Amino acid sequence: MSLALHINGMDSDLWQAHLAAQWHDSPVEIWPAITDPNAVEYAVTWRHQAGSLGHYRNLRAIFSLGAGVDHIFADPQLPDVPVVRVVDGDLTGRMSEWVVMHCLMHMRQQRMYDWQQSERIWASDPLQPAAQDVRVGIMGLGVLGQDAGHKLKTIGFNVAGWARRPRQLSGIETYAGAGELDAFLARTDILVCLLPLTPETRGILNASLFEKLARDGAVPGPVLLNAGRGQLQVEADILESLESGVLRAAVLDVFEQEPLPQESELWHHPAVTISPHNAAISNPQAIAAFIAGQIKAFQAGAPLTHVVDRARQY
Ligand code: NDP
Ligand code: OXD
Repeated sequence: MSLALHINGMDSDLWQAHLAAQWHDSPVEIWPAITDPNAVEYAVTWRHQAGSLGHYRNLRAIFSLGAGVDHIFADPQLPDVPVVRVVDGDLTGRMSEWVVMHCLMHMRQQRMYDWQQSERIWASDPLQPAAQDVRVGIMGLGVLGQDAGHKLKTIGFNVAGWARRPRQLSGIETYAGAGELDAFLARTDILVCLLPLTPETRGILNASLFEKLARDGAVPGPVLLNAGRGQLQVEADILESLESGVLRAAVLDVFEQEPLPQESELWHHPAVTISPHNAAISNPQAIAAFIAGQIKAFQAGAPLTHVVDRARQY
């Protein structure tokens, strides 16, 4: 048995070291330097080259190095074996920190006070809503959306969420499916997107959606936070909506093209806050232990967990 690493955009050597620390007898090799393709039973991937997993005739499972698996389903020649994604408390906690931080930053208008500081202006805006008066709406109520929602709720925010299927969550108002999207948007001041990228969600963050957000809230205008995937958003629409006032601000961790091209107007727009796709980075030690634990249990006869539904692609 061996593990093949197919990793682009992350440090393969680092991941090899962390994964190899979990096995003493089985090789952990970095593609394309695979000694014996027939010995490869598991592939660990991040943005792998399309078609490159097709050489392993004894492949038993594909592991994503992240929670998202859109990079795996982008391969039209994907082998028909289970695809496993990361579900890890360390990663989940990091995402909730990012969401809570930016909701607070916008509720408390910290970006404006940063600017005032740079100009040495001493002025307090009388508009200072309490968290309970700010309506946060989370698109995606999976592992990440639920955790962020509960943490926002603890601070006092008025939280609702939207998912594909109906569900009940304590303290969080829920909406489901295309039929309830407009009602969800109409009660949302700060929109947080934690959706996966699938054929159904691609481009969902667009001008017509932004126009449906609440404009009667306690914050000065709708704010968009996206840490799902860049292809969920139409960046031209974000810029246009910021210019026209349909959106007040946007906080983006993910982009249509990554790294964000130097010439993108998003870089210097005063109402845009950018982070380099690290809202919840994968901690190699925690993720390597997660993958190793799964493989060891599977080898011993237990089923894999967090296997992605191929039809839904998340
Ligand atoms: P989950 O699979 O646990 O949750 C996905 C949620 O999205 C579910 O609630 C699901 O609905 C909902 N959803 C999916 N498709 C639709 C749709 N068409 N309409 C409405 N709701 C939909 O994923 P996670 O919470 O673990 O992760 C979410 C995403 O976050 C990842 O796929 C990844 O892209 C991104 N991510 C980004 C990171 C970063 O650093 N920027 C780090 C980690 C992840 P239902 O519950 O009904 O199935
Ligand atoms: C992930 C990511 O999907 O980091 O985990 O984007």
